[in-house]
Amino acid sequence: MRELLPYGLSCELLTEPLGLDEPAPRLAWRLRSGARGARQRAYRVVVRDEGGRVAWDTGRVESARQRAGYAGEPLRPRTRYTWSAEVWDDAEEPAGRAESWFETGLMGGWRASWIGVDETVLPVFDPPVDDDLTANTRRLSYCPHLRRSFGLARRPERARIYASAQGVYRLYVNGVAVTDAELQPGWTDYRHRIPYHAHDVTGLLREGENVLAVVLADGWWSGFVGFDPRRAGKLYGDAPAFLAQLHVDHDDGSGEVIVTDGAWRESRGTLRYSDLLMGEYHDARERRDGWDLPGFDDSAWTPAAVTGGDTSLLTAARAQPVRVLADLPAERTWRGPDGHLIADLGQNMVGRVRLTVRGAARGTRIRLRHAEMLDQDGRLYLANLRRAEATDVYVCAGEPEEVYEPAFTFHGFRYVEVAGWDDVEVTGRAMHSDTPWTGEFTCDDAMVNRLHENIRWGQRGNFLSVPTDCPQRDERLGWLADAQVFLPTAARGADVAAFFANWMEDVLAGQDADGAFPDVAPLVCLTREGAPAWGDAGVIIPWTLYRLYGDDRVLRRCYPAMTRWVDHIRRHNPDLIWRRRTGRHYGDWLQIGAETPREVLATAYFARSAELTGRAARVLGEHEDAARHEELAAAVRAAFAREFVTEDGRIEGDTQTCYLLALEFGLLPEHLRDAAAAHLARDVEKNGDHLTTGFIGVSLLCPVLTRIGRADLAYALLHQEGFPGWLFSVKQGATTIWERWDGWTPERGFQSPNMNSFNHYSLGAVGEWLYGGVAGIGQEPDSVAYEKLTLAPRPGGRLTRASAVQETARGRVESAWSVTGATITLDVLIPPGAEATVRIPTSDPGRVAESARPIGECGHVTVLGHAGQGDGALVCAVASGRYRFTAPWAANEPPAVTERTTS
Ligand code: RAM
Repeated sequence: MRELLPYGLSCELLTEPLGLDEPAPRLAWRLRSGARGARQRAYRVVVRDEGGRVAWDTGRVESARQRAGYAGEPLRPRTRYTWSAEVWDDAEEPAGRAESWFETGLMGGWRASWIGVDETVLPVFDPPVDDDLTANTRRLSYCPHLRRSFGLARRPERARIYASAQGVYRLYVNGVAVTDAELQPGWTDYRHRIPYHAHDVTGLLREGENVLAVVLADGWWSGFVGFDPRRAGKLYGDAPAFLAQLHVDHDDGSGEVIVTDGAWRESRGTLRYSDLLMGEYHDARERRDGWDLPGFDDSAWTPAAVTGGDTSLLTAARAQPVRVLADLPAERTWRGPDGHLIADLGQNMVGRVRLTVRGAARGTRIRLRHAEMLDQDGRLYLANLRRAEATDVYVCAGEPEEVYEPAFTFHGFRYVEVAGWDDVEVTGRAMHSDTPWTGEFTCDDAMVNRLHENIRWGQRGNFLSVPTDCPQRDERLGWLADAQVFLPTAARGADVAAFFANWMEDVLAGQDADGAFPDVAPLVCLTREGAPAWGDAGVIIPWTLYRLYGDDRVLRRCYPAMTRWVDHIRRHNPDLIWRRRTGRHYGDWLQIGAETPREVLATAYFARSAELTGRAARVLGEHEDAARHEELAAAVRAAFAREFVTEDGRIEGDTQTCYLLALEFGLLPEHLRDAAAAHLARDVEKNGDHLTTGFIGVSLLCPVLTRIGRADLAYALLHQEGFPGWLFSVKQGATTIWERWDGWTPERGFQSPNMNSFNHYSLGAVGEWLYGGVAGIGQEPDSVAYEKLTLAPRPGGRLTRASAVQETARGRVESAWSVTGATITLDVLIPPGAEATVRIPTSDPGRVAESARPIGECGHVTVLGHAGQGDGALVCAVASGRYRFTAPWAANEPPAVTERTTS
């Protein structure tokens, strides 16, 4: 059947975004087809406004591109546009069409003011006399409850509320939450921009009295952030504030606007304080039923204070919000050594608890504490949380059954201790940025599958508004190196384009006047210039996003900053060895049993950043700049070789990471590459198939070993259950990736509590190789957005089958292989328009078949040649579609299937 269907339509990297301020949004679509060889020859995009008038029509464009940047009539604010993507293949008639919509936001039309509490007349916060209030929590703001009642003559045809906070908010219309998003507006560098969200509240308004109600808390704005012992107030502001503008439109064209202003009323409520790190205190006795509904008497409330009128920093949100995305009922509950209940959720997760309380008397105080691990006595292990108290307190109203869920905090935990009442039920509510899942990997080794799951949970837990290093202690910062080493893995499993494009704005905002990117973004706590491999993320991430998603908008946006970063390094290091201005130089952070020289690592990254900036310049048509950076990159490579590489291909330091960086970044003269590769392999073998890498080397290990023809060693590292290695933690029962290889060992117990997170994604960067190496989904070096796909599955280790699925920007890719007896079967799916080079592993290229016919008879496959000998591969060019290849396979016969341990 001939068909070619656009699907997965996106606008500004999001699905049907509500409230865009971008004047020229990017529109994109994926393609699928049931037919082999399908490809898009032409497309047409039509955008219409609400009245059905055409705002933009590209006409038929002869192109295989699957995206278009809006270039029609100027978009109007607060308008719903529908758009369609129509595509053609070889035939005259269009082959398929799909529709979607986007809606513009206020585009600057603000009339609202910031409102909150006048601190000079702040109601006295009378801390209850109890032990739950610590020195930290005593310093927190109380959480204002704000309300505004207004009348409507009739139900509106359409209503939108545009809202933001300096802090975090929950907004209700007539008692109903306007969104299921959490911790809005999320974290950005508030000194540069404050996101606002649009909410469709049409169905929530009624004729007569209506009420807008808000609960507000410090969040990242004025609460504790990072390891700063002061509240963030010192950075952004002292107390939270809220801002909103409700537009009510009637069918006759008339409308009304309700804004935050001095007409709002304010009071305290059940929430006494709430903080991201410390936790919150909820006193259900303070509940005033109906405060968020019409008919409530708020005469005893005070007028809200108008705290500011500056709306210049408000920008429409541009990434998916945080949501609760999984519920984890307690797997087991028991009484701990201190007599309190302990619940085990079975999974180290990030979010909060839903606590159901039965039969507790009014005033019963229940304290929830959270931990990732238990100590040897079976108590919560809290030391690694450092100053984050992660403690929630609930004071019961005294009803037969009460349900409590904290509103504005999150913790990283697997275990919950419930003190104060026993008849409770505990459910973990996992939350994270709602980046759509787009990939799956599975194989027949339970431990490797668990590793993959752990990597995913690390991503869930640490993609919370910004990419963070850890979710539990007083840190949770957007560390740049962690983000750049993990991005390729993250992008396999999920569509993180909008998430990272959004965060890059904070990275740009953190660049200093000298051109140095920061170590963390949003920039807090740390003041020095970014370290090698940390600051370089400012170059690597935009480039990686471009390669993976094919969108040059982020690259263009970041490009000037990228060049400033490279200039900054060069200016301070005229001999091209990066020794000066290295910030807090972390080296190969948390490496184990090896010491990669800092200058080697730094200079390698200098070469890399110069090279990538040069490549970006070429893409963007900045050819002079490109030449300048290419020359610089070549000169740094030469300096690297001169300074650090001996004539027998040995690199100063002689560590795995030294060789990995040099091989991956192409820093070696051609004649020394094989020798360096041999040194790398020797080091792995010498260490008994153990790795020694830290955050920086870890992502390169398996890919580089595979590329130098030592996939056997990559598999040996993958399967290594001893210490150190990925499966070591899995064997200890880990359900997330640990920060350190030795976070806990049977011999030494816990590592130093000063820095020992059990939920850090960096060391999980091996995930990329599961998709790219084991299942074999990749792209040619010069390909963008998987246009020139490579499918090179690599049987090895103790696996007899593996498969991966990936929704790329172009369409769905699948690669699955299995070895049965002396036959290997390879199932692949190639999206329309992508040309794939498929390497079919086989011991006999002459006997490869496709769907049971000799491969030579398969119309859409061209045999290109043979690679390797013995268990080599037949290399073919394959057009889009679904294929099943079978081939003789001798090498792994029969793969070792013993010792399939599950933890
Ligand atoms: C620690 C964290 C983080 C890392 C920095 C250098 O705070 O482990 O992940 O990037 O150090």
